[in-house]
Amino acid sequence: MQSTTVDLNAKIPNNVGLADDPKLLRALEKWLPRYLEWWHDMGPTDFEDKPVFLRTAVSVSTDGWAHYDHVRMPDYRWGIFLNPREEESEIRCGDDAGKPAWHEIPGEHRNALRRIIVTQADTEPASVEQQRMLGHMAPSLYDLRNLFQVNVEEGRHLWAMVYLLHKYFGRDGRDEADELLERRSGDVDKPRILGAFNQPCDHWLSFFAFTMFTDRDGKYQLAALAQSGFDPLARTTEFMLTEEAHHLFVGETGLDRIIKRSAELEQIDPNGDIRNQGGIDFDLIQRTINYWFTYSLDLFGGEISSNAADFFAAGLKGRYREDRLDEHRALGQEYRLNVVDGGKLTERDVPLRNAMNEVLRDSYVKDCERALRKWNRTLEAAGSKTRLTLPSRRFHRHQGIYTDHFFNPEGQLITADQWEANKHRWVLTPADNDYLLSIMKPVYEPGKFANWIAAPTRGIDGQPLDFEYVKLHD
Ligand code: BYC
Ligand code: FE
Ligand code: FE
Repeated sequence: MQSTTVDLNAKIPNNVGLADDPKLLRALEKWLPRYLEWWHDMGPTDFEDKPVFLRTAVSVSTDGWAHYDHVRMPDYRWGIFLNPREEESEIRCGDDAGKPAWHEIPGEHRNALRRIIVTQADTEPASVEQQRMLGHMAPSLYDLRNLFQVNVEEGRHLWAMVYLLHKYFGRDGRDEADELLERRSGDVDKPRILGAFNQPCDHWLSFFAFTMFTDRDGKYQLAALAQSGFDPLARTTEFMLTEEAHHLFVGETGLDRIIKRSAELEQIDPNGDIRNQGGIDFDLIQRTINYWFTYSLDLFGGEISSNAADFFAAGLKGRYREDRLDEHRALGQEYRLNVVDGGKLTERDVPLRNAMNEVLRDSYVKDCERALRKWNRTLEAAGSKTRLTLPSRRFHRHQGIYTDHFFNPEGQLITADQWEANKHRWVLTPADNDYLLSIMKPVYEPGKFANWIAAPTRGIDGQPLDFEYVKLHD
């Protein structure tokens, strides 16, 4: 089972020995056509017959795990891969830290694990649904290919979670796997589970912000689950993280390229008017950052959470890089939080275990701050005086202890009226979306890029920028 050999010729490529488990294989082969039907209905529109230069996971060894070639998306080889582990795995945190990890579901944690896995699984198809129209306004073939790469890998992440549901949760797991194909992003009757995954992602500015901020929540959640005492979950999520790095690259560099181009257009225009040059002005970029950063903060859950304490105590979910910390119990320690009390912001200490969502959010925010510093260096190098910022983590929240209050981007308490009067300056508006849709016309000529974005510094897998990343005519 601890195999690095991947059965690539199987109907479902895998390194989990599916061929030796006929019952599981049958269940997954029954799910496969339903998945393909979902992909056809809810995946990227209209590009199904076009060969895309995609990377496919073919191995779990760190060198050369991926293979690049032109493939049509419905023919993509969605597989099931677990990272191998050399040492005998241990529970890494909580009350049982140091004891052997579980290779089967411990009965007392069955419900919690099922909930964690279903929540993680649900985000993967949701993001594909949110992005399904974006191919029609891609700024280049390079970007179009990156969009589809992200989409097929989110599809594979769904496979990764569905494997766990089918293998370890019996009948309930199969039912959950079916329901994952029935919920729909933004649907009033059967929405996706988490807030950010029901928000529209109408254009490429939101796509880049989504892959920057929302996929980055994915990175931290997966990293926390990679510390899980349920060994198959830890090893599945570890492999997902290797793919995730590219999604974050797409988001971070995509925004950087827009920022760079906007700074150029600011210099070109006699009045420094970026929109006058058909570009994306910095206020609009800031509103987009504010919007997706805060919806992504919500994905970490409440600041004070007994669920989070239970997950940690049970060893189901660790902190970011828990294995590198000195201490894994988090007992007898407190975490200081800003809370609203009697209409004022004050501080309160809560037991550290109850603040585990906030601890993970801290790691995430730090990483986002790093990206902001990078973008601001781009602005400086391009001669722009503008600087972009991250809003306070209290601003524009829909989950947790700040939900029922209003804050400005600096994190100060404001009134509902002040919020109403200013929100159009702070978060994406319908007018912003209209403007962005008006400038986002597709550019499908190899090597050409839309006016509102700079070219990347290099191509994919050593290919030149004018490579035919998606073959639209053949
Ligand atoms: N929206 O104790 P609380 C990714 C619910 S992204 C709606 O505060 P807890 C990806 C919560 O379910 C990573 N509801 O938080 C990215 C609970 O409901 P119940 C996804 C929310 O329990 C891009 C209640 O509020 N992975 O991979 O600690 C593209 C109170 O809960 C939200 C995971 O999420 C929200 N934002 O939950 C593709 C990892 N937040 O039980 C993919 C698995 C909380 O009272 N999930 N609620 O009905 C978890 O570990 C946890 O469930 C949470 C936090 C992180 C969501
Ligand atoms: Fe994913
Ligand atoms: Fe992702």
